[in-house]
Amino acid sequence: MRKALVIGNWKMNGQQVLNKSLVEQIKTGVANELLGRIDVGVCPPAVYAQSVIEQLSGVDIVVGAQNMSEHDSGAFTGEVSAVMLKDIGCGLVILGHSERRALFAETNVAVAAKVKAALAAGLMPVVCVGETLEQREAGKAADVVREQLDQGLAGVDASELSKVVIAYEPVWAIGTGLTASPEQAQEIHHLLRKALEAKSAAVAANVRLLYGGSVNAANAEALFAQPDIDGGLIGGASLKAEDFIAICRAAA
Ligand code: G2H
Repeated sequence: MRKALVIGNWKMNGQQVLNKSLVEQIKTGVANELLGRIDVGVCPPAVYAQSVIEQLSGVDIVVGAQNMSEHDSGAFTGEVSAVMLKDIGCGLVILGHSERRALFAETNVAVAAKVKAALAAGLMPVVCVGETLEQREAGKAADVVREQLDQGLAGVDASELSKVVIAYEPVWAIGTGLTASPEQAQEIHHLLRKALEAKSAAVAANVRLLYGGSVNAANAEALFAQPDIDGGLIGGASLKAEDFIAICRAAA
């Protein structure tokens, strides 16, 4: 039985005072009632990760990053490494988000290098895949996500696979208010699980597959009810404590 996982991706939003209040509300909202039944994570901008970690001290909510370098250290101005994230207490990292791919030219090859660096440092990589509207309309959604999965996990062996989370985020549903229907999302999630079976059937059955793309308090339950959807990667709605808590409740 896979334990549901809900992760908030704050993107480049928030400041100290706002973060404190958001985290306090999430902490209270999910603490006793939900933690234990589901796993919860929040990914603030990297500069705020440490203060969020301190605020969540003793609470079983994982703090993560939204990106990282594939390198551990060195002359890479402006970058943050997996080792550093682990050092301050991060537990996960989002990799290959479509905004990284589209705005920062991140390739599947770069994603694969980051996945390996994250695993080596002991972080849980949350690897994002998803097709654009153009690709979906051309009937290429399945091929695109399968290629992103295969190439993004290149070199990751079956023993490491269980530490990886995959997030299916159709690009056309991100921040647009459009959501894949539960059936559309399930179709791709099923395909992803089948593709993972090629690496290891036993492990594939335990890998958590999250859906992301305009998940909100109203649509979460129907999405999470699908057999291969194990939770969500939540953008906009994770900035409103009430909505994020409602989404966590829908996953429990
Ligand atoms: C997809 C998602 C979070 P939103 O990017 O990763 O954002 O829920 O705002 O569509």
